[in-house]
Amino acid sequence: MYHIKTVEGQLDSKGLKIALVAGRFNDIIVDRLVGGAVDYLHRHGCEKENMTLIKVPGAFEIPVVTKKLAESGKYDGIVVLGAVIRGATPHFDYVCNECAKGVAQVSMDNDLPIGFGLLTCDTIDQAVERAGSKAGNKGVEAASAMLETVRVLQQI
Ligand code: INI
Repeated sequence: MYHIKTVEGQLDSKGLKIALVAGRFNDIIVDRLVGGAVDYLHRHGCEKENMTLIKVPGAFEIPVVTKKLAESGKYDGIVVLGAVIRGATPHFDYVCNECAKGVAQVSMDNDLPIGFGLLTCDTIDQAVERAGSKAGNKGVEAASAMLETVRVLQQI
């Protein structure tokens, strides 16, 4: 359409080594995000033995574990998955902000694509809608975004 050289990432995960970091908090939701991400990556070519799932207590712990994985140099990409649901106190904001900030920093510091599949919802219904029902599956979207970014970085 624009008639210029355009770089796009192919959604082909064959041969890639991928780590997935998932919070146990709200695991009824997070398990659906993990399932969606693993299924997506497998259907796009990633062998199951090339995927490693690391479980952590909650979203707050995701950045430090993601940092160690990124620094290990063993992975072509990482997908982080979690669900933070607002309660009666400001705790929600601290957990969401620290997770987002930490993961973004790890990505930049290590030149590593990290799919950000953290649900930040006001209600459990909103989380259910985004974990494989009405509003799709944000785990799938995070895996797809990570994959596309890996393939873009390989070309530029
Ligand atoms: N962690 C989550 O992943 N989701 C939440 O909704 C949540 N809430 O609501 O508290 C949550 N808190 C735990 C936090 O991530 C840490 O595990 C905890 O503070 C211990 O460090």
